[in-house]
Amino acid sequence: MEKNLLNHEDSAGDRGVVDDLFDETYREKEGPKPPLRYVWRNIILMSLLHLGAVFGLMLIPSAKIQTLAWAVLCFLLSALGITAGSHRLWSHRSYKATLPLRIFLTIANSMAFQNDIYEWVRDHRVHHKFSETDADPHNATRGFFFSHIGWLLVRKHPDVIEKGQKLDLSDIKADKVVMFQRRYYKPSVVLLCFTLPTVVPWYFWDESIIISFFIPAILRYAVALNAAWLVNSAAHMFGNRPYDQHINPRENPLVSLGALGEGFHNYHHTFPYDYSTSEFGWRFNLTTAFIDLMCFLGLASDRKKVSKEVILARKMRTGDGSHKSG
Ligand code: ST9
Ligand code: ZN
Ligand code: ZN
Repeated sequence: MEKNLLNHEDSAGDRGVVDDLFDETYREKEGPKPPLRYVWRNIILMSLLHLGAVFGLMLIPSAKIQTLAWAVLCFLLSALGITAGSHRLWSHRSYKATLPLRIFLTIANSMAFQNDIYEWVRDHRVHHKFSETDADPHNATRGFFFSHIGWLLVRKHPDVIEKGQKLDLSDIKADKVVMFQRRYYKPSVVLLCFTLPTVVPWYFWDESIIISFFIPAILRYAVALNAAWLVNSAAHMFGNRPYDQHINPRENPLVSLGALGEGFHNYHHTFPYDYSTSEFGWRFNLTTAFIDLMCFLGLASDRKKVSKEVILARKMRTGDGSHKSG
């Protein structure tokens, strides 16, 4: 059953231990900002990945239809490993998952190659707690490029590390599946993000090895990364703010479409514990449909949901009024 516990806004107790609510006491340090320190290895690898993705795009007309369907399947699986896995389950604990589902989501997560779950959760909780400040790994006030990809190409601001070290990650450290993934992360990525997507079309329907590598592995990986990064860049800049006009994150349906429901970002930063990251159920939100299916199958439970009354009260109190027109 869905848990409709959250009938009042001050419900930290109901939410359990997750360290993901905005910390208003933090102040950025005064004085000049530390200089940018480029990480050339990442700059080169990300450039090569995107060149490879363009090559993959050019190969699409020569690919077999099964290969394209497989690439879409790999995209959906890896995306769910992020959205239903490292985001809604592990970062925000917005529902509970049984061991088989956690194993499945961990496999899907390695296929997505967006850092291991432990690191992803640490960066994401610090992002929520210190949004748009020096302690936010992808601080959107530093511009579209920085919050999209630039933050992965330079050393982190010292405040990210300082504040991140103070987070409570005991729930993550206690999850044996997550810690197993962290231990074997590199081989799991080689196998699941690059080898498996390549071998399947080549082995099962005689696709050329070049197409098998550049479409389901490289192009699919680059598209999924950009879809996730758009949540940090576009959904922190473009869109309405019906729930809280005082924060940067926005409602961006286009981003939701590409990121399986993760573009309702004004809602999400206002109510980070809601398993659906939106008040609109399955609309543009394949991840919510997936979690609901898992609950139906008995593999997940305890979905946390904010009540309609609390949402409306919050809209009236801090929203930008845009909900009335939509
Ligand atoms: C990728 C991630 O793409 C994408 C995340 C997207 C997030 C989206 C969120 C939006 C909401 C959800 C939407 C999902 C939508 C999905 C849709 C899918 C279709 N706290 O990191 P290092 C410490 S990854 C505490 O090297 P540098 C710690 O001691 C892409 N401590 O820092 C650490 O050691 P360890 C593939 C922290 O040197 C040590 O510092 N991956 C924290 O500044 C060193 O850490 C890559 O490209 C913290 N937060 O380097 C790799 N952080 O870890 C990219 C660090 O051992 N990363 N510490 O404990 C790197 O190469 C480096 O991190 C760096 C910074 C160069 C960026
Ligand atoms: Zn955000
Ligand atoms: Zn979040």
